[in-house]
Order: sequence, then structure tokens, then C-alpha cells
Amino acid sequence: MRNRIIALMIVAVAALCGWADRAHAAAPDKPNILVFLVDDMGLMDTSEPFIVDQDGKPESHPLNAWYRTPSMQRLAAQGVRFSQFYAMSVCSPSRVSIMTGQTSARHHTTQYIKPESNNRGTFGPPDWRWTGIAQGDVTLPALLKTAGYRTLFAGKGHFGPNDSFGALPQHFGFDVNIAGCAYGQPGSYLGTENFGHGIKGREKRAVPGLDKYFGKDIFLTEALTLEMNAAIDDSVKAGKPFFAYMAHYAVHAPFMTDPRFKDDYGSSPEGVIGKGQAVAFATMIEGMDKSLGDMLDHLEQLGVAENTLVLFMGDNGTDAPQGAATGIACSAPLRGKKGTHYEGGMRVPFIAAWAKRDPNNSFQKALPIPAGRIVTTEFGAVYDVFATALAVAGVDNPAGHAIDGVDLRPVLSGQRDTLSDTPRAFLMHFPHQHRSSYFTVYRRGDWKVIYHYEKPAEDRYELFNLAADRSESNNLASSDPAKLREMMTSMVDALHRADAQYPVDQAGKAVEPVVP
Ligand SMILES: [Ca+2]
Repeated sequence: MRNRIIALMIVAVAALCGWADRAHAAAPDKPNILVFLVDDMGLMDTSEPFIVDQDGKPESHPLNAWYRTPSMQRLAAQGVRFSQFYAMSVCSPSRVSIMTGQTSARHHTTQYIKPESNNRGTFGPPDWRWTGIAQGDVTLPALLKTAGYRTLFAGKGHFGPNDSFGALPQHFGFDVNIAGCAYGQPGSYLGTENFGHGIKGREKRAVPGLDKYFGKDIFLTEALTLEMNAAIDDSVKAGKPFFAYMAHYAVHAPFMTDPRFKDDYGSSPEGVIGKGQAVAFATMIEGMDKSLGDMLDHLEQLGVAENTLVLFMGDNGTDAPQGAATGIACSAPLRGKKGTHYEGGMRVPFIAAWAKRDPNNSFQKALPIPAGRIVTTEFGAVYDVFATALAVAGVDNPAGHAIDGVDLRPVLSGQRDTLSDTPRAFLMHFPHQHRSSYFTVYRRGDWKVIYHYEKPAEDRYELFNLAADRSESNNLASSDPAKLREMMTSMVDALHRADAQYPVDQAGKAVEPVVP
């Protein structure tokens, strides 16, 4: 009897202290998944080196010395990162790719969405999917929700124009929407400016749902972190696994100094980085990185870090404010930036790691991720997140839903160096106007071909061997016509298989790429 009373007292005390919740949370049947997506963050916007030398060893560049991202270094040290990971060249196409597992050529949201109007451009495909995610679309959060996950959204949406189905993440599978809406940049990053509310000229991009921080000295990145951590608390208390999609508005323009970090950037590497906005951009990067560290710490405090897989990535190449758009500058040693057809336009950092390593954890036994590894022999892409997250959650892709991405687990675990026995291909299709206009990029193995739809025949093709020429400085289109023909044939085939839409001519007729 005495033992029974003691046992009951222990149970009562445990319940009062929240141990019962924690014990329940420590034994979920599925792992948690945190997608940490940074807007407009390129491969070089970090102190963690992702570029490798000819021997596959990480190679530090001046930009790595300029930026400060200790939390990314912490995450990379406990997991695996990719030297080569691709996004689409602008926001909405990548975001829809993450949700659907499809390349933009297939899902047809090929251009970034303008909230108020069709952003087709003069010769863009008339029926491109400018309304973004639609009712009935297969989406990652909806599938995970059906499988028992609590699905948490915070930050930037940009999945559909104003008043559309895709405008609000809760329409297509998220249980919680913190500050997500149609547009892709915040009116202001400052709580003291109410994140744009009441600010003339910025009102129409004012961030929704964060009224409790109005007037406070807090940066948007921090407010979103606090809110997402609170949503994770609720999920853990409810004893449910969570899928958290932490999509920071940072580091997208407007470039506003995060005052917490302004003293860290007194001088800069000569010839690589300018002052002013570049410093503001660096402070936004560091604020984003603090968010990552705070979330990792919070997961540890909750006792769920061992059960949480973190997938960190950018949504397109860098938009760091210096250098010519197609020069070797803000992505150096890569060429180009966000919106361009070069590697700097679409190469992003990617890190996969358990939030805390524990080789005895059953989820980590099922997916062991070696510490501090860098994948150099294979590339991944944002549309792989869909297949990988489903596989980790034990959920099948619905029959009839065509996807372009693959399950990355064999490479994440180090079981394989490559994802298939034949060289992988990457297709990035942009039949619109932006910094670079009307182009398709196709990579297979080490080779990359770029097709320019509107240029005269002599300038229509660019061909690079990325293994020998990572800065895309030596166009081989004229000197290697056989390889050009082979790559163009494969590109055209890939576009047809994806049911791609093409730019149109003055008469409105679709213009398909020409194999030379
Ligand atoms: Ca973006």
C-alpha cells in the first residue's frame, strides 16, 4: 500500500512538472521534421565553406571570411552538407517545388508571383500557373498532416497571389500559419515600424499576424523564431510529431540592418564586398543564423532534438547587394546571382542533420547521418525535400502524382555517393523576364547547357563543363558541337517529359528550343 502511494505521488509530481508530456514526446512513432528555409540565401553567404577544391576538400573564400554563421557551422559539424544543391532561380517556383516535389517546368509556377497582378512578362506562357498552389494539389504538409503530423508554418509564403487559394498556407495543409501570406518581402523587418503597418509606401507588404510585437525593439527574424518555438511547444505538449516549415523573410530585400549585429562588420574584404547595404545584408544573415541556433537550443530544452531531422536550405541564389548580376562577385568564385542562368543564380546551401546526435535513438538508427561530411560527388535539389520528408515520415507519394525529386536518404546516410547509377539531371526552366530572361538550364553529370529563347542564333547556347570551369567562364558551345547537340537533345526531351510551357512569339505561338 505504501509503495502504491509513493508511486501515485511520483506520477502526480511528474505530471505537475510536465514530465508526463515530455515522456510522451520522447517516444513518438515518427520523427519530427524541421525545414529551415532562408529566402535569397546563396551558397557563399555563410562562414561555412560549401565549395570544394579538386580533391573534394572544403575551400574557404573571402566571402566565407566576411559572413558569420556559427549555427550553420554547428549544424554542418553534426551532419552532412552538399557542395552542389540547386533551387529554382527565384522564389515562388522553388517554394512550390518544395511543396509538390516537382520542378517548375512541371508545376508551371515558373515565375515569382506578384500579389496584385499576373507577372507573365511580354512573351511568357499565357497560361502559366500564376495563381500558384490550387485546391486539389498534392502538397507535402497535407500528406504529413494526414499521417498524424502537426504542420507548422512560419514566415514567408509566396505560394499564390492575393485572395487566391495558395495565398494562405492553412488552405493547403498547415495547421498553423504564422505571418504567411501572398507576398514575398516584408514591409519592414523592424518591430518599431510595426513590420510595415502604418508605414507609407510599405503598408501593402506589412507582415500579418505579429501585432503583439508592434512598437517593440525586435527584428522580424527574432519574432518569427519565438512564435515558431511556441508552436513547437504546443505540438510537443500534444504528443504529436511536427513538420515545421520555418521560412524566414530574411534575407530578402529590403536590406535593413539588424542592430544586434551591426558592430560585427567594420571592415570588409577589398574588391569583394562593398559597404552600406552589404553590411545590412550581413547582419540579416547573422540574425537568420542566430534563429537557427536558438531553434536547435529550444529543441534540446524540450528533449526532442534527437527526434528532429533538420533540413536547411536557401530558395534561390544569393541576392547580396554588390557586383554585376552576371559577374563573378557576390557568389564568387561562382558566377551570377539570384534570377540569372549561372550557378550563382540557383546554387544554395543545404545541410541535413539530426538536431542532436544520438546513435542509440531509433530514428537515427533508421537514418544514420555521419558527422561533418560534405557531399561532393552528387547534387541535390529543392524538389528532393518532398520525397525525402515523405520517406522519413513513412508516407507514400500518392499514385498519379508525378515528381522530379528523389529520396536523398542513401546519400545523407553515406550508404551511396550517388543517387543513381547514371548521371543525375537538373532542369530549371524560366520562360519569363527577370535579370536573365527566357532561358532553360539543363545539367547532367558535369555538363551544363543554357538555352536563350530570345537571343540571335549565335548567342543562343552556352555550354560549360562545371568540373573544369566552376565559374562558367569558358563557353564551349562552338568548340564542342557534338556535346552541345547531345545536351540540347536531352534538355528538349526533359522539357517534353515535364509538359513544359514555352515563351511565345509576337503572334502568340509557342517558341520551343532548337537543337543545333
Ligand atoms: Ca527567394
